[in-house]
Amino acid sequence: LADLHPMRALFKIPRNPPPTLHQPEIWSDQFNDFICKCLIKDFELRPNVQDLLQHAFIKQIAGREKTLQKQLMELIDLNQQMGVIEKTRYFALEALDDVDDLAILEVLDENTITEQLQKRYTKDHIYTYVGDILIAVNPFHKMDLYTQQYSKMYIGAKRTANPPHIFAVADIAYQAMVSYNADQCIVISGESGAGKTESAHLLVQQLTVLGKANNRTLQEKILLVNSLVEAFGNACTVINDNSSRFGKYLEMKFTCGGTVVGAQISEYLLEKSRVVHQAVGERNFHIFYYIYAGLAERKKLAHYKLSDSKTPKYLQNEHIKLVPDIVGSAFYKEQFEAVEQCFKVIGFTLEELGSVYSILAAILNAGDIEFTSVASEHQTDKSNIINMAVLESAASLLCIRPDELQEALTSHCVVTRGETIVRSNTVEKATEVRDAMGKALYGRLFSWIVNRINSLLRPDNPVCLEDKDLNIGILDIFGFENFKRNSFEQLCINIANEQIQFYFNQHIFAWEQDEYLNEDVDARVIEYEDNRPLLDLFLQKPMGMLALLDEESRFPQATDQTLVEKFEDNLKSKNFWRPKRVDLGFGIHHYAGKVIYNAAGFLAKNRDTLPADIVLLLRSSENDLIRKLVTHPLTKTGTTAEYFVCVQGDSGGESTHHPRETTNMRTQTVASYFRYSLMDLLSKMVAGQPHFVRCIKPNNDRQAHKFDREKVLIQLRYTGILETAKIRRQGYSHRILFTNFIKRYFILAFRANEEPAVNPETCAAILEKARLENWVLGKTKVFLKYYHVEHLNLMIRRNTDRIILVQAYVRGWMG
Ligand code: AD9
Ligand code: MG
Repeated sequence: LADLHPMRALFKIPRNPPPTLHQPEIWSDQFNDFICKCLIKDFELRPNVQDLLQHAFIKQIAGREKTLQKQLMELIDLNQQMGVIEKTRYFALEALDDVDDLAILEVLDENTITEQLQKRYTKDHIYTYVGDILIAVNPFHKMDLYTQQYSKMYIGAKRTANPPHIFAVADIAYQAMVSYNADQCIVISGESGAGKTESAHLLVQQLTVLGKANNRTLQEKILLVNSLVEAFGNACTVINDNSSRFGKYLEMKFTCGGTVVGAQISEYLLEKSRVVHQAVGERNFHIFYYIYAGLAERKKLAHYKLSDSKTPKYLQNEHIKLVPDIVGSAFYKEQFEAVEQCFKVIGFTLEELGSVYSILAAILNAGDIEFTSVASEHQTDKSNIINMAVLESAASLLCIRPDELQEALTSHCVVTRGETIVRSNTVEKATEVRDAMGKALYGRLFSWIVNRINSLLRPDNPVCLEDKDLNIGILDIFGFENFKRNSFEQLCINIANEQIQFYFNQHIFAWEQDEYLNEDVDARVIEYEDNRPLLDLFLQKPMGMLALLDEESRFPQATDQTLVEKFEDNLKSKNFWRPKRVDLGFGIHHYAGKVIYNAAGFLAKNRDTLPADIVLLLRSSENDLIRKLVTHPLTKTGTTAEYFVCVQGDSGGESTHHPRETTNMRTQTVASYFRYSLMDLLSKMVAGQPHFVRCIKPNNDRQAHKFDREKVLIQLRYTGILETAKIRRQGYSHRILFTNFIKRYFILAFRANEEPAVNPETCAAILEKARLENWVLGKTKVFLKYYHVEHLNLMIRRNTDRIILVQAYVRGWMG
């Protein structure tokens, strides 16, 4: 008994148990009786529950302490299903020192929640629920939690049967998809380095197990998709060694029966500027280092015109010396082999691979082209190329003529009064064009890879009877960013996060309350931070920030200075201000905190022009892939041309068309494409039932076992977890239309051949028959807590099992 100290506190077992308890032969009876009294006294349990409790309790003291918590949880769950007050669960969990589900805490303030998370974190319990939302605190060390054994444990299990886990989220989404024939969407959020990408991988891993792909190759391919796109889209930053520099929405496709049949990936806002420039302490995209090391290993550097002694400018960095850092890195070589393997397994051809390497090498070579200023008769600031050999290398890799590349870099055509005039480029301008080419080639190569993956992983045939497949989408989008210097990229990233937060708020708070009101169900109104004014500030037309930016980008004379002034004149919001003493600076008070942006380069970044001369030149390439990259507008496969307003009201959600199909590629700004992508993403998300995973970063030093309370508290605040906990506790996470409810569960209270009327009375009959309490009937829907649904599903499963058994029996009997 001394080992059972948490139980002692819970059931008020005295420190020195009655002497008879030490005698094993009479142990069980005595103990039984004793516990029984304790239980009755403390919890006023019903007699039938007592029996069950006693029985299970006796069984478990024979077991090891390790299983204690799990079994107790089951008992408690049993209680709940039997309608015993939630208090039991609360006390029991308190007694066990930490809480699996914050939504059941009696006291719900910031301190309690942080304390609970910390307590759990110190025991390496990194996952915690808030109702049906999962909080994942980054452990910053390898955990033993993702083995096959764990994977199995979470398949089809009741949520309360196991500790919280990312696999449980995969299972819940999967079961919901199969049960209700409905698309699902898992939204992972959190700041940079909080663990979103890792979580996304784990979800895919578990979903492929659940989807039991018929052919192993498909399963393997899907598992490799993430690794492949991350080699191209991730990079080492000061915050995270494997930071995602693009947003990713991976949809796994299933048949109605739940077999995985394909996948599709959408990418958002790749940070192309990283190709040509990286901040102090950061690196270029992983793939550049991988191919450098890999090609060196294969003695193929020369073939791709790469030097083994001189670092390409685009990879130069205070910490990197090409030899031996990159070429000598065993890690990079391994990664190269792994990436090549991914390409091959997914189905890229060798020819395509060769082209990909050539384009990457061409980008690095082109980055080394240098210019010098020469005086000419008419113009004083002409530019010349210093290192023709490098230019020739780049041209040969791009399969274009070197003299034409030289011309496209150092001059440009202007059409004045119907006449085409060739003008020289200054050194500055030529450098700009060179970098624009590198960024454009990389960005389009990345989109092409994503599109190619999509066509290789698209399900072959209509997979469902209704001619449609089912989806589980996983959103892993860059977290909120606030650096010392914040530019256009941070603005876009933070707007995306603002929109996702709005969706979360809508889902958790507003929709919840609206539904209660519509259904005449009583719910206390809960205050929450509505970030709608911020979305208006960014996305409204014609006076929102992005619209103003686009307008200014159309004026050739505009400068970043006139842009900020335009913002200041037109944006009337308390969330926008101009800080004094910061040139080109403006501040935004985001839902997640205040950020000062620097508008330098905003217009150029937004216009993102690739000069027409370069486009025409690349279209003349003898390499099919290169031509393809600049010829066809890259439409996202699988996106719908029409979509609907995805947020309530008009904020940011204007219905729009597919801009890439109708807009000239060169005139479409980054802001307008971004806005389109965001709407496209949301239209996909709102079509499915959402599940949320909130990643939390416990410290800034990437250290294991270090929990910085202040840091966690801030994240809890801005992710709305506190309010979530409150509403989850009071609220009903499941609302099912009477018709659907009756269709699914009538068998629990009626005969199979009966057709009960669709009305509240029938629903009540089913719920009473299942001996559930605390549910509510609205005007058209049944309002249930998550454990009600679990219980109902369990009963259905038992029923089905029985039917299957009887059928098998009858078949056997009939021979
Ligand atoms: V960013 O916004 O893309 O910069 P993420 O994606 O939120 O960021 P990521 O998943 O890359 O963060 O996690 C950062 C690092 O934390 C990983 O490289 C791991 O070293 C570490 N991590 C995260 N989750 C886990 C985990 N479940 N187990 C072990 C983890 N380590
Ligand atoms: Mg990431």
